[in-house]
Amino acid sequence: MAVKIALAGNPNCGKTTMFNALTGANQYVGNWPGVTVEKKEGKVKSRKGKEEVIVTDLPGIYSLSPYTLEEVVSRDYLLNEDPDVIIDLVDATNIERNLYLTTQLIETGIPVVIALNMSDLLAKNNIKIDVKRLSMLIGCPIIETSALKGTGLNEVIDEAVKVAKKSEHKLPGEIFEEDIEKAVSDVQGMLPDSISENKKRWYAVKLLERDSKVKESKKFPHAVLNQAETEAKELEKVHDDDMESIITDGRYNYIQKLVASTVKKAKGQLTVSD
Ligand code: BGO
Repeated sequence: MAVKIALAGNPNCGKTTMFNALTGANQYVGNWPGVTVEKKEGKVKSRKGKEEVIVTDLPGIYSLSPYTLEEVVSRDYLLNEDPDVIIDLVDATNIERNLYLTTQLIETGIPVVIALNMSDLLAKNNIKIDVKRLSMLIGCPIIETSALKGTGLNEVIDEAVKVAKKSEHKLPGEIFEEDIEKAVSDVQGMLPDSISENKKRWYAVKLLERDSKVKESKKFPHAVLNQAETEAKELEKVHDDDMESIITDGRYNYIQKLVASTVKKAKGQLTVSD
């Protein structure tokens, strides 16, 4: 059976360049169901003697929140169509911003392989990334690529296929402060078994965020919804902020720590965003 890969990433991270380099003329362009957002799919070329690989190009997005058509299309696809693996294109020259989406992609429970794209620009921009350490900390493989120069593309597909074929996958790990993680874990523990284990963290976080599209997407038991609301109110009181901002800040705090210990910019300083 063909391996199904979803290609995800921020706008301008090089997704179109990579999709074209991977699929060449083997592309089919249509629309996502019910909306006028373009959907591109294609067969990966140069796989002679190897398994068939179908890549679905998701719209360029910054987040999996429910506020734009592109975000909704992307998350509906990831949650309902069960691709085997996500290749997450991260612009290596803008890593902090790009990893915000990465934390959410990992949370979907679908295995993620990061393509650290624009890696050809790192030396020129005096940026050094400890890829091995970043991969270990974030919990998924990272392959350095340049979609423009065509480097790392076969490697990223081979890694994605390898990950897709594994019979067991790691569940998404904890990234928030202790009190938020406790709330996530409480809600997660009450979710029905009709939600697969790998997706429970995604649903727990979204219920805490009061994501109305997610709330309406399934018949959640009242007890779960009540628990999520009680925990959300408590966290809002303690953090003096609304739940969505608490989660957003939590993601950025986590990313800042990751970047501080793995990305080095000019003049030997460990830095986050300068
Ligand atoms: C222009 N390395 C480098 N150096 N550039 C890359 C790479 C890479 O790995 N990958 C992509 N680019 P899209 P989205 C451009 O178009 O694929 C470049 O939105 C220009 N155009 O060539 O479109 C790519 O699909 C004039 O650059 O991204 C493109 O994700 C001057 O990144 C841009 C300079 O790639 C966005 C660049 C008229």
